[in-house]
Amino acid sequence: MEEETYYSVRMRASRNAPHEQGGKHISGGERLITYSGIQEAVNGLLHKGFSHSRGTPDFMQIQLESVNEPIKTIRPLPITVHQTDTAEKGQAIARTLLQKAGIPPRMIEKAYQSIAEYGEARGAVLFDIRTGKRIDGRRERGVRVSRVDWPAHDFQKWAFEHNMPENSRIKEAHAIAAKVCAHPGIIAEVCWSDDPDYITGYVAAKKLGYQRITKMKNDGDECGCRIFFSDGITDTQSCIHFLEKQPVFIQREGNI
Ligand code: PML
Ligand code: MG
Repeated sequence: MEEETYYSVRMRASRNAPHEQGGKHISGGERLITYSGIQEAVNGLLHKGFSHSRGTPDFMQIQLESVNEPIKTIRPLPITVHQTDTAEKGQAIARTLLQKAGIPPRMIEKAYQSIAEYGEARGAVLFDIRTGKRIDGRRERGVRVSRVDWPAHDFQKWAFEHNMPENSRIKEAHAIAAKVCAHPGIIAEVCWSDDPDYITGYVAAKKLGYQRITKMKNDGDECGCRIFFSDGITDTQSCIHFLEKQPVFIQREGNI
C-alpha cells in the first residue's frame, strides 16, 4: 500500500510589520495533516489569526511543506487541574511544581528573574538548569515547536473523558507539552499565554504530567512566557531540531 504524504502547515501573523522587522506578534499555529485536510487546516489557521484578542494582523504567512520523515507517536500527558483565584497564587503553584519536577529553587529563581526578557521571544526559551543560562541562542525568535498535531477523533475522545473543552488551544497546548516532555534532555516546561483574555497556564513535566493552573496572570496582560528547562543536553541543536522538525502525532490509545 502506498504511504500517504503528510504536510506541515504553519501560520504566523503579526501587526505593523512582519515579525523579523519588529512587528507585534499576534498569532501562530501548526497542523500536520494529509492532502485531504489541507483546506480545513488553512481555513482554521486563517480564522485563528484573524480573530485574535492581541489585535488584527496586517501580515500573515501560511507555509506548507511535505513531511518525509516517519511520524513518531506520543501519548498525551496525564492532567491535573489547580484552581487559583489570583495570579500570585498561580505562579507560586507553578514554582512549587517546577521544584517537584527536579529544578533547584535557585535555578527557578534565576529563570523568573529573566521572565520579562524571555517573554519577548516569539517562541520558547531553552533554559539550562545546570548553568542557569538560556541556551537556544535564538534571541527574539525563540524555539517554535512544530510538526505536531493531535488527530481530531482521538483528541475529541480525550476531551470528553477529561471533561475538557474541545478547542484548538487546549489541543495545541497538550500536544506541545507532550512533545516537549518526550525529549530526554528536557525535564519541565512552564507556559502561560500572551493573549490578554487567556489567563490559564501550565507546568508540564515527565514526572508530573500536565499541571493546569487556572490563573497565572491578570486579565488584560499581554505578557506570556514559554520556558523549557533542560538538564544535561550536550547537543542543543539536535534538541531544537527535535522540537521543530520531528513529526509527532499525539495519540491517546492504540499501538505506538
Ligand atoms: C497559549 O494560549 O498560547 C497557551 C495556553 C496554555 C494553557 C492551555 C490550557 O490548558 O488551558
Ligand atoms: Mg498567543
